[in-house]
Amino acid sequence: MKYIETSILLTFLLCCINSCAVDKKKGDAKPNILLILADDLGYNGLGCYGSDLVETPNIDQLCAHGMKFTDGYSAAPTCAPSRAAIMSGQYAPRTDKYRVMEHHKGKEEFMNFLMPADALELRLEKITIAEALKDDGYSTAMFGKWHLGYDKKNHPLHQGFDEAIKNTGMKHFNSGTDPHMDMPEGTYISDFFTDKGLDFIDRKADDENPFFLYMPYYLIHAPFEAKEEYIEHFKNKLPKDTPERYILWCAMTKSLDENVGQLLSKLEEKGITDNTLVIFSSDNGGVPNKVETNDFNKPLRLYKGQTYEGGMRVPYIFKWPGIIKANSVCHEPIHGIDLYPTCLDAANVIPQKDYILDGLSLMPCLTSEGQDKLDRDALYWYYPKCAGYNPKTDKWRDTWRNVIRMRDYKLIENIEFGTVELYNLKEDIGETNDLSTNMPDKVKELQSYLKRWKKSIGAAEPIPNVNRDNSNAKINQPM
Ligand SMILES: [Ca+2]
Repeated sequence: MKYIETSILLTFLLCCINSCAVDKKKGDAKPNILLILADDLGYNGLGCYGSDLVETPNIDQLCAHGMKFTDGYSAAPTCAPSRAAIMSGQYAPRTDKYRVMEHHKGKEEFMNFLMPADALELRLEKITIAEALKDDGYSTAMFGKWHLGYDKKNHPLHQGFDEAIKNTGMKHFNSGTDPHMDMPEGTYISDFFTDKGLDFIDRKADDENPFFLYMPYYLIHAPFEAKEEYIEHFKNKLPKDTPERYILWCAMTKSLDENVGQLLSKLEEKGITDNTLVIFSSDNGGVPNKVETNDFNKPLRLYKGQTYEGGMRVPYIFKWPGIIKANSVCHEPIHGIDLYPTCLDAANVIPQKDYILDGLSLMPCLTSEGQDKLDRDALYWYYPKCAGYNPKTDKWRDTWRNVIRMRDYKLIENIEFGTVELYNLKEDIGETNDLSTNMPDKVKELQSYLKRWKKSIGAAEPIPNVNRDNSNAKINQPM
């Protein structure tokens, strides 16, 4: 009898301990959140994602202490729409952020269909991830590339950040200076932003309230400016026939890695590593090298700006000691729209009523060693952008694409030419084998999902262009 009583008591105590552990995971201790976003860093741009060119010891260690996703996607294959989705938690048809600049839609005179207009900014009425966390008591800051509105009224200070430093307009640079940022001459810009981030952590680490720090670096976006010592280092280390651009990217990636290392060391120094969720990703795939290949995207097809995997599949790393198992891998397809609900879930913040979030919290994946699946049929991309038809070369550089990824399959709709492509990404990650002719039922199925999604979200349908200039005979030839 006594034994049974003891064992009941023990079981009861164990349950208490267990539930306490769960409470600690999902309960009162709100984590700090450090969101690091690289720019134009391809899927194969890190050691932990397989690159044998770069040196990324700090990011590799982040990966070793956390979880990496193999099937993580940016919300778009270019900067601004990708960032709009991260900040708003919404698909493009809700934000109307489709392109970086309106003229990027290409020359309308050659198009079969007209595209919806771009919002040019992230509208102020959107409740950003920073606003949602700030409302819950988080201290918020961002230092780096904003790209969601270029005038004063669209400054991140008006989108939920207590502190923010961004570039002037849409200028891109890695060396040099910017008169609006009080930046010492000769400073490498990522180092400048990192110093601001370190200072913010220094000031906020001991606060009662947690912080949300967003670090969107310019690295490794053009212009390809790197520190001389790193250029020399990679020139000496890599084979003589290595393209110059790869050497520059390696040198720039080394700076990115160093910056990440400094932020992680600061968390250690302040004793807040265990209560900080660190997220690392990139806003889109790598740009092409001059010969139109990119080893930083290997083994994926093409590059930034394209809806093939090379434009959109990017690294995603999450670290939160005690919650996310070290060295774990998740194969669940995820998307830029998922970061917002993930951060809110981690922080136990309920999204504002009536504000629509299109993504899902990744916490089920993050807390199950990557085993749990998300309750979602498919991921979508709506990308009305077109570099246009070029009469000089008689070629299209790009056309409007919509995309669905459902389990192993991906379907790309080419609006301009009314064609589709279908790939089985599990068997064909390089998208070399178009299955659309052989699998008409699968095409039909995915197209019906895509159609339903577009309708549900109010995505603009293509408008036939009655003013199209048909004078060039080859205009209907696909790329
Ligand atoms: Ca980018």
